[in-house]
Amino acid sequence: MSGSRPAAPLRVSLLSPPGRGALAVLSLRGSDLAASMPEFFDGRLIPGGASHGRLRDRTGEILDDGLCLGVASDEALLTLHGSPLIVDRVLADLEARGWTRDAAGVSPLAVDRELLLLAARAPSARSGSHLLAQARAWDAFLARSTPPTREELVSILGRRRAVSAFERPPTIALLGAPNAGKSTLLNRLLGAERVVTSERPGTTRDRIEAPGVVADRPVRWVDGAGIRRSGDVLEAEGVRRMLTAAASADLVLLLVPRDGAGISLPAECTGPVLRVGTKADLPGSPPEAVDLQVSAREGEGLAALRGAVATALFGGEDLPEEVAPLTAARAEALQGLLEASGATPSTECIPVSLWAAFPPALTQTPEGR
Ligand SMILES: Nc1nc2c(ncn2[C@@H]2O[C@H](COP(=O)(O)OP(=O)(O)OP(=O)(O)O)[C@@H](O)[C@H]2O)c(=O)[nH]1
Ligand SMILES: [Mg+2]
Repeated sequence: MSGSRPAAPLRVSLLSPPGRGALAVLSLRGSDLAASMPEFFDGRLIPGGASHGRLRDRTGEILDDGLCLGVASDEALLTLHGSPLIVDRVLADLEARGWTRDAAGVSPLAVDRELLLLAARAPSARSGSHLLAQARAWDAFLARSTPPTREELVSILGRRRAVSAFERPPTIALLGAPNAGKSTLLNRLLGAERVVTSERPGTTRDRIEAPGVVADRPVRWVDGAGIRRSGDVLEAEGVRRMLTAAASADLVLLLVPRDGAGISLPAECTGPVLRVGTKADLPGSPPEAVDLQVSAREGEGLAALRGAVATALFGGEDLPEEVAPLTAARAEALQGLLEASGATPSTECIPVSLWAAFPPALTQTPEGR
């Protein structure tokens, strides 16, 4: 902290929890921020946008790769790798440059930490910008002197499905017989050779989870053993694990190959299912009763598949422009407000007394609301 020194124009604080993590997030603020950043970061500060760059210390040594999310022209979030060693060096370097370091987790930003952390971990530049816009929209929403109507609250709550993936990425299980083309499809969807594939049935045995992106939202793809009865103890265990994963998945893709048999949907899979015909590039007629067909080899049908997955998971809605409950805590708080105002007609504003007490511990607005 700065003690008796006059407040420094540049301030930094660690937003993510201290200690080891995959990512660390720093909040940077100051009227001179845009001019000062090039001294230690070769990306750019783009208000409302994201920029990748390298961080250097005062001697010019590269400390890390980072992603800078511009909250405004004088506010940014910097995402680094989460090793405490790197974070400490970056913070020490900024302090040596004259920056003031605020206590961990404390950000004088007028938006809350929870949304900023989601923004910093967004799976694409578009969703990062979108989450920053959400943070600002929430700030404006909470600062309203006129309370919202019940109708407005209902419509905000209706956007929960479109954004809940940011808090908990939904899982999508690729299910089918051995050789159905599960792993080839996973690799194609990820744009990387993540999983071994082969013409030998029973290639994949272990459960494989891979983070992906659908309609700018994070998802987790799950691949694993092809479903069949097997006397091989290891394969049977793989099948058991894959069935458990599929039973709890948010969506099952049931793969039916053109050159082999399909499987019937296991009884434990009671959630949404898309029936996908695979290997559509092979000659012959498509399997019956499939929702759509893809060729992972040729890339055919993949955009339609992504669209169908987005519809199944998010109701096909794009990221909403208006305030949306990005976390369960936020949705619960809004629901509580709606319930507390139960007797109010839907088009009338909820009582000011209730609005004044909202939200219960959702934000960190230092100057209050
Ligand atoms: N022609 C064609 N072949 C494909 C396609 N997708 C997969 N294959 C082939 O089908 C075979 C099996 O593919 P995998 O992706 O390993 O199948 P899997 O369902 O993961 O199989 P297991 O791991 O054994 O359960 C491989 O020889 C692939 O090259 C496709 O779209 N077109
Ligand atoms: Mg496989």
